[in-house]
Amino acid sequence: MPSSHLPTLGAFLDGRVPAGVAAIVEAFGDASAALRDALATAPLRDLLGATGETNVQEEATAKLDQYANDLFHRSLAIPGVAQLISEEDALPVVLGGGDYTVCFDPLDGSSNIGVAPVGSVIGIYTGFPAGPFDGATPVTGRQMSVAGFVVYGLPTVMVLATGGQVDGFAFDPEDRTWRLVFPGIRAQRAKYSSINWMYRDRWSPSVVRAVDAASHGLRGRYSGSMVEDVLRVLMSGGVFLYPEDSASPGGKLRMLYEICPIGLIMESAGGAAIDGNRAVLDVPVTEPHQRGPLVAGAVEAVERYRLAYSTPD
Ligand code: FDP
Repeated sequence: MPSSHLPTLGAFLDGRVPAGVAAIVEAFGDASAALRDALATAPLRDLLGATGETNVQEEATAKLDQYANDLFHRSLAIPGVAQLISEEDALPVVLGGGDYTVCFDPLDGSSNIGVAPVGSVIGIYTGFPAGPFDGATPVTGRQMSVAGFVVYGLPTVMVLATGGQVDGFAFDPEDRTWRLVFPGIRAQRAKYSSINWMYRDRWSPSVVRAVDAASHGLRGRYSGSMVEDVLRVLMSGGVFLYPEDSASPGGKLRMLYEICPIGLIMESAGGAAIDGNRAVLDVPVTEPHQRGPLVAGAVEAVERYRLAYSTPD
């Protein structure tokens, strides 16, 4: 059965967000569609393996990290975009005098390349000071108008937070369009706990207590690809956790293009996202690649975490 009866991404965005934002989301959709093709044929086109270089985060750069970063830069450099902040770039790239700062992780879950689904994340911000973001004036995730992510699975799914609601789109390779298939996604009751349990020895007593409280009675699922785990939390219910630990005392995930977009998506879906105490969307960000802890999902599980985390030892 053809998908033509389902609203396209363009039709969905029309009138719901400003035209400039719609153009950025559509550009993100186009780049994601092209990345999907590259991922599907990567072993055939010599796109697996590492480049031999390391990125600003001191992580080995996979060929697909670089490929994806180039793709998103080419696609997102459009009128209205003032600067691009990518996980893969040391510094923000200033484009012009537009209203929007677009932060993105072109390929999330790099350890899964070639073996399991990976994804891409985007946050579209307004109100950044002019020039490359240097943190002199802190920003927060509340400045995002739209946040989204794509999971390159079967199907390839895009989740978007726009105007206080969350919707899911699937990519139709037949006519190369994104179509609305999951309208009005709500963060459901907690079912799964997604956390890397192998790090238990690295957690402080308050994190151990809080993780156990949040996860009590839930089933475990962890892929090593944040967006895949967050998609499961949204579609089936649960909580995703990446707390601070002794290896990453300030947390591992990055604020502008990982934590905040997931924060806006969770809050818009009726869930919650905190760093332990605070909503992640209220945390001041002063560096392009600032890190933080993240606990995101069903309110009941996130609140259990917050309570146990703040209980004195
Ligand atoms: P990756 O480093 O492979 O890109 O963004 C960071 C991230 O993946 C998340 O997607 C994922 O949830 C997490 O790190 C996995 O980290 P661990 O291997 O430390 O569990």
